[in-house]
Amino acid sequence: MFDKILIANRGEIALRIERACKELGIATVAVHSTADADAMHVRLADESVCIGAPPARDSYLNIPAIVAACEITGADAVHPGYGFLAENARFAEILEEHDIAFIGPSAEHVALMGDKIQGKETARKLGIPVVPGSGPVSDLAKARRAARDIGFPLLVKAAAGGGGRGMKLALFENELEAALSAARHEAQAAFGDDTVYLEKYLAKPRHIEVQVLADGLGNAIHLGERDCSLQRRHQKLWEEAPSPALNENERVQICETVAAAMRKLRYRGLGTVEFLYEAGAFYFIEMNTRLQVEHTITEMITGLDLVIEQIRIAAGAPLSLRQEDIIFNGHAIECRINAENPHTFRPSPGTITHFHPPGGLGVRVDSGAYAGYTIPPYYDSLIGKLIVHARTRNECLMRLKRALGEFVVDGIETTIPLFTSLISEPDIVDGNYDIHWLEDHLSPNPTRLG
Ligand code: MV4
Repeated sequence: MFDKILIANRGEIALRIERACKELGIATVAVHSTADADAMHVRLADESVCIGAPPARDSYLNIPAIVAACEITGADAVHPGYGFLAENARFAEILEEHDIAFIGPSAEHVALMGDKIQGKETARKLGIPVVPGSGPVSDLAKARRAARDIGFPLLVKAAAGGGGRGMKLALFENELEAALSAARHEAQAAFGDDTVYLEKYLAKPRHIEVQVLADGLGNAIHLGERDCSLQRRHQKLWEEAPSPALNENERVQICETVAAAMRKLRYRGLGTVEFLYEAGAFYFIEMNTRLQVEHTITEMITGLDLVIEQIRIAAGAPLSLRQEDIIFNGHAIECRINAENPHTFRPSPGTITHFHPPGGLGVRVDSGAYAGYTIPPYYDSLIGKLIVHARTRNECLMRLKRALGEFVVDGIETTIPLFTSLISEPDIVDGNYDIHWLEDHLSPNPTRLG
């Protein structure tokens, strides 16, 4: 097992990882920018190292500074959290070259799934159902030929993309040229790679993702699925597990397909396989090779600590759990508490004057916020996550309403009022929503949710 883990992240996820390390008896090193000297993740770590200026490229993305911090403190492993360097294959390689363990999959699997064309082709060969589409299309003639098989409407997507950047819709053949050119320009600007591919457009899908855990020795299990359809501009706001849209047959089938594929791939670590789900069918879109923000709802319904499992696997331990050991219990919902105006979503950095998180049975708050803390303007606006767990979805909604009512965050604006409105929407109560629901109900009708 590791003696000391450096956490190459900030905010609630750095705290989350520190908690897992503490329970395992592993010492922790926090790194921080000059803007984060007062942050809770620094206070709760055993040691801390300032690694640079506020902009992330100077600190949380500064690989030489992070490697130097490992060497100064004698850390033998790095947990990257999510975002920042979590899916940077070069970072994983560099750590390996310095004899520091990367708490994540192999650099090869990170790179494979980082390329969305290769990731999809890999998934298809492993028996996972994928969205009908093309390989790389380098020019209009190739795109036209591929489009004839796929049909319209279709999406042009960036191979280096994910999260929706560099994605363009072509409703008809006459929009293909413009979509191709726009997607390639956006991809080049955003990722320095203009490789794009085509996919049949699914109009009203849900976003359902399967959590997997594997040890690189050919053992892999699934931890069920999450429904992450409620999002705005590719920022998830509400996630729940299990998905209210699936029946037990569909759930077991897709989850077992994914686990079998991860065994064949000899995948190691925690992973999330993302699907669009429409009209009873699943379509793979991409795989994430990191711990995700919404891992907490899976923890609530399985009783497992996913960060502890990640650390054990990175230290070379085989999976200690078989699929039959995983018992799914009840329902969980996560609400992302962002420092944002709940109507416009404009960031609202500043000083928190009062902070009173809710508590009680089935309520969990993962947050680095405290009264007197000043949220810096340099990073994403997630300041905490409210996670509720109960035996049924209905009880979970009642508990969520109660917890939101207790939650006090003064001095800044937050997304809490948005969730208070959401829980009285009939479609939300009924679990009747797709990936467009939130945006459809926000902008045009400000008297209801906006
Ligand atoms: C799609 C799609 C419809 N059809 N692919 C957006 C982010 C990226 N991860 C994949 N995305 C989508 N891919 C096909 N073939 C619609 C989306 C999409 C979306 C997906 C998941 C969650 C929210 C979304 C919001 C808008 C579009």
